[in-house]
Amino acid sequence: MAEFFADVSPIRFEGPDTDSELAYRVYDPDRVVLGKRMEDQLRIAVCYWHSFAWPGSDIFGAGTFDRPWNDEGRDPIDAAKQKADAAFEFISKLGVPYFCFHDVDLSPQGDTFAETRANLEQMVDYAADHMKATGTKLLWGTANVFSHPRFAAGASTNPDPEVFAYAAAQVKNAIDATHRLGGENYVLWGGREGYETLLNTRMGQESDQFARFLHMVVDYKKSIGFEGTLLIEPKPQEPTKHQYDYDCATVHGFLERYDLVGELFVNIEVNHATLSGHSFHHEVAYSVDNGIFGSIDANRGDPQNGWDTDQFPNSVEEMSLAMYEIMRAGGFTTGGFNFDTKLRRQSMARDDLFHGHIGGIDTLAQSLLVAERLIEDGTLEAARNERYAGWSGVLGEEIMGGTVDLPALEKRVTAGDIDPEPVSGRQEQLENLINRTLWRTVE
Ligand code: XUL
Ligand code: CO
Repeated sequence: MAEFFADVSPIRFEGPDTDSELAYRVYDPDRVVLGKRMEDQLRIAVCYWHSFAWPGSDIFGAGTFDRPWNDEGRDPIDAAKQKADAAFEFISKLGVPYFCFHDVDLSPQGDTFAETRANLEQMVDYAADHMKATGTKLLWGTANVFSHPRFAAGASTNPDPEVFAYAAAQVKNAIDATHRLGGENYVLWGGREGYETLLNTRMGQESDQFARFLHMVVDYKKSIGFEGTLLIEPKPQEPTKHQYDYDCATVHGFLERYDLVGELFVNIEVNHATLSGHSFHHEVAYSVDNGIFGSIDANRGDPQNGWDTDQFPNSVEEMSLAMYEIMRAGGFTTGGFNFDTKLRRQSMARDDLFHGHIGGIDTLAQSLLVAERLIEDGTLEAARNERYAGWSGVLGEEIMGGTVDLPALEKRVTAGDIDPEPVSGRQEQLENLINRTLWRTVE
């Protein structure tokens, strides 16, 4: 099989002093951090769609990338196989353990649904052979129920139940493919599950449909013995003007409302967090604190514009704060860091894909070291513990235990037994601690 990335040798850890651009300076898979190998803490995945299916097009211009499997007139299965060959060559040279895919990334659409399904089955077998040969594992699979015109008005939230049924059929097959490839999670991103205008939309009805769909997914997962975690990926808008899975808190409320807590968790994407007006740190902290954290789509936005630019992560500060929340809670279970990242349209050399991933992976590795240092130092946790110490005292326990009511508290305040003094939140001091740790964590 001809190599697609013939000029690139497998990427190795060479340490911070290496002169090589195609080497890891920090990501050392075997280094033990917080009790686990770095590779097992970070659980890094390459995404099939941006890295291999997307041609480098934007809404104003055609594809710029050298991706011969996208050329006109190719036999679709041959092209899909060449794409898979290049993808698995890339993943194994990069030396990361996982990949993620949508059904349509892996295999071409046929003229009928039955043909599309047969194509998927054939390409899943092909991917399985590559996975075996390279030792690559599947972090998650998903279905693209947002690109085809039939989904323009939504998939499960479509006003037409036939579209719901079509999406259900497609998702069922994508879950089967994920199960067959040993996927550790299955993701649902609702790119069209929202509205363009309220003038034609029944939000309550669409919500009920979406919940019904998710219950069907949960039931199916259980019926086939798929043990992977189901994940919802929040995003506030784009492509639709408003998406129902707006952010982690909105998804959490939805799960509570429809009795789905414990069945679905969140896949948090950095650039989706910032699009929703939050920080990535906020979204991770919210989901960890509320028991819905699942996995991460690692990338970054551009603060100069307000859309989903999906750039490679390069801010150790941004990543470290989120990494701290993930690691202090014990790290990933089935989740990991999927590189839902796109090269810039001008990055058309074959090795650009390596440079993007190497920088992003070193950023994650460095952030993990910062998180380790913050956890081992313990100052941040101690400051939080001290701030909430009153809640472990008598008054705190009475309030939370429900043994006092408003009149009882009013009586004590009136008697002068309760007279709180404001306490410093120590924000600047804690910010300095973070900076000191970022500056010191170099080796
Ligand atoms: C879109 C996005 C998707 C999901 C999977 O913004 O992030 O690629 O990750 O459908
Ligand atoms: Co994503």
